[in-house]
Amino acid sequence: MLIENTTKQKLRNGETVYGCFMRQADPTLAEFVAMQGWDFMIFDGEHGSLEARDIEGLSRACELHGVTPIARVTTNQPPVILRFLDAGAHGVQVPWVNTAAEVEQAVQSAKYGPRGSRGLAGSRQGGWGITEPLGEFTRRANRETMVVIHIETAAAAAAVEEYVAIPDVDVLFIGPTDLSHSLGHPANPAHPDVAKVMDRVTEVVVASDKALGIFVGTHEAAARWQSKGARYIATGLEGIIKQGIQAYLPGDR
Ligand code: 3PY
Ligand code: MG
Repeated sequence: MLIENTTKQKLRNGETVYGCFMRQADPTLAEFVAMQGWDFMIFDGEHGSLEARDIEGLSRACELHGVTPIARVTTNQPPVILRFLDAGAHGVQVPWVNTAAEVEQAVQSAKYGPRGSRGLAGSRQGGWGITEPLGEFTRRANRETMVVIHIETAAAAAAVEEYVAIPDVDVLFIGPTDLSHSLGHPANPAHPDVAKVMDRVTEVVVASDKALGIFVGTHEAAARWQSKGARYIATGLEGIIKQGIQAYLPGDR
């Protein structure tokens, strides 16, 4: 059920928030991860195999610990965004958004009228219409639901000035792997051509009222991006587990 979105609140206050992608449909694992101090978790329906039905238990695990559950949706389509939100996500992270019109479409899908065109029903996110009148829920959901938009193609990076002008987008999120691929240097975000584009996106977003988001693999990279102005910093669960295992096992394995 939609509770106060502390991640959104912290971003509004100018703070930095930390989150973790997860793609296993296991609420117990989500609960174990969520209880360790993250601000948000991102449940992955794009590169993971998660479906809207998995979001129910995964969101519940986050809600137990005051962590914001975000769903990375499969694609920027209104019925897809609707189902992931209705199941219980407190925000959507939308990949492969390539034009300002597509950004606006994502916002419209995530917000109820009059701002958007999200379909209304007594869903899990809204306490099935039992805990509050649905009309009140639409207003609360429009305030609390987060919209995170990926910038991960050359076309998206070129349109960043238009993206920052669109109301009700909370975070513009650099996807370094796809962006480097799109720029002809797959999985090489350190390549000077890619770094130059990321620097430009950073400059435009940090100067706007949107938060800059980024995917990082390590604590050091998170600190580096925070110093550049990123405020929504996400890593991946497998990477964190791998680092823990490698730090534990003797080096001869
Ligand atoms: C990317 O790097 O392309 C991502 O989508 C990270 O989440
Ligand atoms: Mg990506």
